[in-house]
Amino acid sequence: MRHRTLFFAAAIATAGLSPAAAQTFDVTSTAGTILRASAVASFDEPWAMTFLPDGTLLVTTKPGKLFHVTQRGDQTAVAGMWEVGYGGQAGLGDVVLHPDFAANGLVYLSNVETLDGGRTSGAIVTRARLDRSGAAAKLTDIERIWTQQPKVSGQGHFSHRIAFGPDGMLFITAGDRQKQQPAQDLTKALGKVIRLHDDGSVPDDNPWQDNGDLAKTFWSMGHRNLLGIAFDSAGRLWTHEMGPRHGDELNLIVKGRNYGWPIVSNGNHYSGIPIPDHESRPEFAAPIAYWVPAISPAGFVIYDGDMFPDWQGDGFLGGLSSRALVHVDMTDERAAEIERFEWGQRIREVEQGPDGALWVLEDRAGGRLLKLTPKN
Ligand SMILES: [Ca+2]
Ligand SMILES: [Ca+2]
Repeated sequence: MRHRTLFFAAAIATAGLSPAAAQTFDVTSTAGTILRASAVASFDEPWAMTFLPDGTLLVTTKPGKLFHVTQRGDQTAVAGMWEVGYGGQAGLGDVVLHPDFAANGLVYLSNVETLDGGRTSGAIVTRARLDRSGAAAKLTDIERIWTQQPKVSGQGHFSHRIAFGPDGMLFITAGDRQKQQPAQDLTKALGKVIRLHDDGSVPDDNPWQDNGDLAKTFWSMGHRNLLGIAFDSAGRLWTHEMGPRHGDELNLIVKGRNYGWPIVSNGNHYSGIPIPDHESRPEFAAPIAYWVPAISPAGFVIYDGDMFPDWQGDGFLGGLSSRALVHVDMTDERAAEIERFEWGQRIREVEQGPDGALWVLEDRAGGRLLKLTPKN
């Protein structure tokens, strides 16, 4: 047990966490709901997390590390990670499990890769096997299964969030890379939701079959920067995306629909130049909910746990500029914010733990992994 104790001590040192009480605090929502927040660990720019079947977690950090973390905060770096393009919004991104992870051990990771001496970049998705047979976990059978095309300049709007659908298909959000117009271009995987088989091969029932090979990977188009993707219990796909100057959106994603960016938005350009609202162009799918002013959503879970039974079916969005965890009532195909929890930190990621607790990652160097439970 000495080994384990050392890891725990190291984790606490890394976290800068003092003994329990100081790292537990209450947070009261705008509607008066009180949650108890417990800091479990901290990381250098944490970005995403997912729970393994045994209740431990995988946590990514934007600079490019993958950690295996226990619920009490022990953390060990997973070996086998590759170099990632890092800077601006670029870095290591999402981590999700294959639907049959318990049998096959497959994990999916997204990251930015940089080419041409840093002049161009784009997102990629890699599949690997998580091998926990040794003292520390490692990745094996590493295989790239998706590359965002084309690579373009800049360090923003990669999106690269990942989710598996109830049909076992792999969905990837591909941001507009701050180039805007390519979101309407079926020859570029920018501003799209991508749908693939679990090995990266292209299904033959995607909606755009007559616009070239790249378009055959698309499920929906007209998106901006989608940092949240989740399926509800009825199997509907939801994403959120950041608007430009305000107008963040929560969208119900339907096969083959166009969500309007940059032709319509309920926000405006940063320059102040107005963009026509969604209602002016009904041919584009309008958001189910939108935010003016912006919340800058990042991370998304649709809750189905037992710890908060009243919240089953509801959405929880992390907020960057809003420094909030945003609680959205979702009923059938409607959605509306009902409260937000704020403690002064940008929220990058939200997950539901195996016991139904909500877990969040703060967005900063030293960002904390927090477990949120009912006050009593
Ligand atoms: Ca996650
Ligand atoms: Ca839109």
